[in-house]
Amino acid sequence: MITIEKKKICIVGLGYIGLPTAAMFATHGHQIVGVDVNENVVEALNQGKIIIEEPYLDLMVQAAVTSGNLRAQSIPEEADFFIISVPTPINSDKTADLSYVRSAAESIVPFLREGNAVVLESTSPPGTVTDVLVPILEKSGLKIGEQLLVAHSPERVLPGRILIELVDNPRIIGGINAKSAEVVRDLYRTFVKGDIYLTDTTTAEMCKLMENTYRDVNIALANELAKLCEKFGINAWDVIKFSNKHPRVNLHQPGPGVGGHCLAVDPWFIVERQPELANIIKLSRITNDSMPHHVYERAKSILSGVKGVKKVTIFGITYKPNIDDMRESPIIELIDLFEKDGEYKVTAYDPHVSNFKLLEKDIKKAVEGSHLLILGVNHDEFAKLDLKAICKQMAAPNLFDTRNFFDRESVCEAGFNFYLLGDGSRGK
Ligand code: SAJ
Repeated sequence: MITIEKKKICIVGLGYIGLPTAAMFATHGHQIVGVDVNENVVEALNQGKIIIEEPYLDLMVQAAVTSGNLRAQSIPEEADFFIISVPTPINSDKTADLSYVRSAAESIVPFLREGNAVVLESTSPPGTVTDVLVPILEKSGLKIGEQLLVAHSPERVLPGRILIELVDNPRIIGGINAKSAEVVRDLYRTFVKGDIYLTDTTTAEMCKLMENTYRDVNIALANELAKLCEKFGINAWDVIKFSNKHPRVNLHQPGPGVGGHCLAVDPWFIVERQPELANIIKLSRITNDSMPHHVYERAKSILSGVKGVKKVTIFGITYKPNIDDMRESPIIELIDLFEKDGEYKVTAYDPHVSNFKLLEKDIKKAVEGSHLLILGVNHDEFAKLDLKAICKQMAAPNLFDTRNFFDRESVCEAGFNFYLLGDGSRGK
């Protein structure tokens, strides 16, 4: 049997990343003190409960708390390791708001002792560890890299699969020096089964940002292709399907825009630091941000013949399929565009969402008298829709698919006029 050396870890920030990480370390034998400014989070955790949604996290937290290895409080205390996993939201000028990182770092300074290590998990602009974190930690009087080790260990997990991906994904750990990287790697090794690669802190920061930027840029290319194909009178989805038969091509999927708190945010952290150089990255963000407006313009032209107020029904309003997360959802922006216009009445239907101002729980009522049904997000549930019955409820039989989810033939058979994002062929 392998025995692990039990460490005391203080984890500051018990959100989507900090809490699963805390539970993971605790169930692997370490002693964890979770710290959060939100009293509800602290109170819930001490009762073995959680206030976020993630498969199996509740069970793991309950087990960790019951074992005595996990407890929460509102201020840090002395420990061997300190992990900072607080949000790094985006400001309205598209720069990173590092105020949570700063205050978390300040809050641990009084508790730092020789031999400790501090790990930043939060996604941050390149240079944050060296230029923002280290100067704060120096206030402890400890010599950075010798008496106090510092590293960046960015999370890379996909919401909905956090507990699996925390364990299985490869990890990149950037140290302020080699010793910092190695000591922090040994800690994460307790539960990480994926490979762990060591580097410097700024490289690790840039890796995390580039992973999401890579995806964002590729989606922008697909979205530009969709707009081009609409003009060329061809179908972008066919172009993607056939082009991807090439062994070295992987065109992504166009859509109504890019949502979530990662792809729509992280590329800006690079642009912020080098606005003159990060041209492709910036243009991709702008391209993806233009998609809700593009969908709105197409909807307007589909409905140009309808007089008076037009009812638009939107199926799926989350930022991606089969989740309840609406953060940065492009569909919410699309809804805002319709609402500002004044000529449209919007109703939303989404089996994953329970709280939204325009939500209609009854599918029949949602489509009743509607002039256009827009598929915003391709939740699995929508594969089983009775399209014929839906079509009968509508005032005008228009269906606009922004995800290439429906089969044109069955939609037309059900009585709809079918419109597809990226398709200018009009069914040819
Ligand atoms: N999307 C498209 N076309 C595509 C793929 C996605 O329009 O071809 C859209 C989706 O509809 C969605 C958005 O992109 O609105 C983002 O979805 P996603 O599944 O690509 O990513 P996230 O934001 O849920 O999670 C990402 C992941 N990063 C990568 O896959 C590179 C995850 O591993 C990261 O941990 C996470 O960001 C994060 O926290 O950074």
